[in-house]
Amino acid sequence: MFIVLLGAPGSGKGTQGKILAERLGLPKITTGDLLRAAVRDDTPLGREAKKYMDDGKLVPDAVVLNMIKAELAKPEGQQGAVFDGFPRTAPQAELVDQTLGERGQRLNHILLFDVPEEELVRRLMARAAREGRSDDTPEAVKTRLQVYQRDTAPLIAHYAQRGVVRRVPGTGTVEDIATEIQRVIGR
Ligand code: B4P
Repeated sequence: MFIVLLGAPGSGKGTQGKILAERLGLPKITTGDLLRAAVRDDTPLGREAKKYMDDGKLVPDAVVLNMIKAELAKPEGQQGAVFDGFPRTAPQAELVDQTLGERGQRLNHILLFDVPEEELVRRLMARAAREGRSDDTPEAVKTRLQVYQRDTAPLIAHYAQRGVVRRVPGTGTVEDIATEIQRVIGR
């Protein structure tokens, strides 16, 4: 089973992805974590990515597509996985569709997290106070919300045509949302 977590920054993708992957026994591929690790390790990819991430912009597809390709090729994710934080653009969606298609597989569920914007901002500001992530500043958060609407939200229509989009109310307790996700995907 292949599941994509889609939603604005702060909508709970990382939080719910971790729980869901554990409950289903599936690996979770998280592009945000991979990029943050590359930044921490000061690799060429990380140095390039950091220029965009700190401003709240997407890392360009020219930089990210190869990373995603390499992740999809790993043996542990061949029979199913939770994709957290990607696809985020049309070319990324195309890469995922093509790679799974070549293996006779497809995306089974796109979980779309519905959270009002003021709640997103509140969560990210709370995380900024707690963890000090370099892209949780008010300016970067504003950019991330705009970039989500412009580049990522159009993917909803792309997947809705295939009937795989499942809306999940993203407000409430973490456990209630996790339970609702399991209900929605029938597991
Ligand atoms: P991500 O790491 O994906 O960051 P995000 O969208 O903010 O989501 P995240 O998973 O961290 O937060 P969550 O909603 O779980 O991306 C960061 C950057 O990396 C991007 O801006 C971009 O530059 C780059 N990037 C990543 N993937 C890319 C790609 N494919 N292409 C190009 N660039 C890419 O949670 C947020 C907070 O809410 C947490 O503190 C959590 O504790 C809290 N929360 C969660 N659920 C809650 C609930 N029910 N109630 C209250 N609080 C809750």
